[in-house]
Amino acid sequence: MITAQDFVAALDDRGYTIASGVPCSSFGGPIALLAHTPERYVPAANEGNALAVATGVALAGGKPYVMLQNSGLGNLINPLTSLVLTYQVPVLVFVSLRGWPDPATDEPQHVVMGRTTHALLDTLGVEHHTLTRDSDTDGFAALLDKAEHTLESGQPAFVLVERGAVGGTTDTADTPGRGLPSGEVMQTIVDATGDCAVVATTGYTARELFGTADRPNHFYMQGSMGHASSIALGVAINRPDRTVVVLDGDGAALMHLGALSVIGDRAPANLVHVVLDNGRHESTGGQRTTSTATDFTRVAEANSYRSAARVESLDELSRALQQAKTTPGPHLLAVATLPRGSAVPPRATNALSAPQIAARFRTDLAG
Ligand SMILES: Cc1ncc(C[n+]2csc(CCOP(=O)(O)OP(=O)(O)O)c2C)c(N)n1
Repeated sequence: MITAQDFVAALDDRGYTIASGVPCSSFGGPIALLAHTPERYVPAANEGNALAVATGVALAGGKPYVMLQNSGLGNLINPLTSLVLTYQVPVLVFVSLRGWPDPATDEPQHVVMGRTTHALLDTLGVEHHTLTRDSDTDGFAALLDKAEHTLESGQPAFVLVERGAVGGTTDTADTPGRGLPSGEVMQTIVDATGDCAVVATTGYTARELFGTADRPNHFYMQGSMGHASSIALGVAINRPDRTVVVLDGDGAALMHLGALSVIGDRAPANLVHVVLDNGRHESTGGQRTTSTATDFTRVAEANSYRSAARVESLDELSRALQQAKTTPGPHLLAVATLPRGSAVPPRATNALSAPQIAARFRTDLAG
């Protein structure tokens, strides 16, 4: 393992100026260190966004690098193939390896990417090297030498990072958040949505919903970050008689913000979009999102949602949910929440398989 400090210092020494990315806990250490100099790290909405920002930096004479989890590789493949490879822009990309080397030791949503990440990059003709858990700083330097050789030829270079290959840090530039306690928010939502179909976004939100109450009308989405509201839209279209509530995160909503336009355009009367905004990617270690720059209620209004409101208390949340269920939507409720701290319940897939979650939900919707 190399330390987070060694990781950042090695890249600093080689003249890398700006990093961008979407967090994985594997890069929690480096991103936390970069947070001390915010102008040097661009927290991207999605991985393609990060690669495009890095491409712009490279075009403007800077030396960028990108950090992402392999679950986000799909988001990056379009700008990788049509931009970076086509225009021959040298960008250094670090990809953490979930579901690798043994997919069975990771969560189910990482299995396919874990076993195909190397092969996918091979198919695309992209050079890649792997930083393993037993690599030290010399090994990292040798690997960067090889990557830089590729970059000099105008090609991107990928470094695949095994879990545990880069250390974390307790040194963060984080500031305390403001909002409602997330456990109480989730209890309020559970109390109000027993008769609804509920779709919960990936990470801690789905875990917290599962931990608060496990019901067949819950779809715990693990993976497919940013797509919970689109799943909910599909459900709402097909079951107009049922209220569909989607529990989104700020990072997840920002990842595919265009989904709000699609919802506004289709305007399902039975859709309630709840954005739990803690200002962080808490599930991957609390790295900041750009949600302070975004007012979700105004975004929803601008995208033709029927109503949008910020909720400031648990009572207000309870009332707003009841009202949303009985008046035509789509509605958006933005709830500022506090980071959960350490008490996060286990994943639904510890108790149920992913196909079981889907089958139960399907049966509930058919009822
Ligand atoms: C495409 C993709 N990129 C990155 C990840 C890793 N990841 C899992 S949860 C998460 C953070 C989600 O943040 P947010 O929606 O704000 O919810 P919070 O974790 O704060 O509850 C990230 C980045 C992922 N699962 N998928």
